[in-house]
Amino acid sequence: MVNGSRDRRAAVVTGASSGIGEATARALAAAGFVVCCVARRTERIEALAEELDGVAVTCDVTDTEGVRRLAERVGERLHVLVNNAGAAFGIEQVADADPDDWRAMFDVNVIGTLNVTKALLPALIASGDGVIVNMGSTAGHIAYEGGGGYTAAKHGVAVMTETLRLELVGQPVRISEVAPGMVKTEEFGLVRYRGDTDKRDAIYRGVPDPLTADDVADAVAWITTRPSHVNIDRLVIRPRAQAAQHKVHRVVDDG
Ligand code: 8X3
Repeated sequence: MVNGSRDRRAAVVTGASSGIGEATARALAAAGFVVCCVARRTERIEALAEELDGVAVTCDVTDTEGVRRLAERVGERLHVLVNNAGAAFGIEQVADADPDDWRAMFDVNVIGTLNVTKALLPALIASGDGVIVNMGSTAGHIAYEGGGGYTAAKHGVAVMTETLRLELVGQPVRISEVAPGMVKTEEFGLVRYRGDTDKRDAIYRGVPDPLTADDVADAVAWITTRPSHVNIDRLVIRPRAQAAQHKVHRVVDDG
């Protein structure tokens, strides 16, 4: 059981094996939560949970049976759920898009968030002060060429977050979305560009300081540590060099 106590509140972070999820698990542990690290890669989350004095649960958020087992491990009370697991597959334009890529993106970003939220909602309500943070994206609020299935899926996450807030009004649960812009992590771009490191690196080329996973984790920790009556609906976070999706400052190297 992960059940938090009055002294040590419990948090579940999905996609905790790397990037923003891993950084969020660390930030919440530093903020005093007992953290349940959830991901498919057992070795990584077990090492992280050991370091954070937390718990590791191997789970694919798209697998309802696995999510049911996660809920069993979590137990009767949970204070924080960070639905972070997500991914982008491909940058094809709509005309060339592979429906299987779109299905996979909807599955992990939207259905995964739905599965985990449904399964853990009773424990969040039972805590008397639950917080759900859904990891959205600026891609959930704007369209861009080649964004296709990812922008559509993240729009789905944004709308699901709003819907849930409406449906749960009056219950002791807060619902937030964090929408990051350009974040430099090891894996997100690599997965999106199907292992092509040159294309992945080109996204960040010349950008003085993209956000780091820690920057986003810091925002999540801040949201979850506001007083109970304060609901941060949505927090959009970009690097200073990115004024808008298409407006990125890059330093040109003439050398
Ligand atoms: C990722 C941000 O700009 O690649 O969530 O869509 S972006």
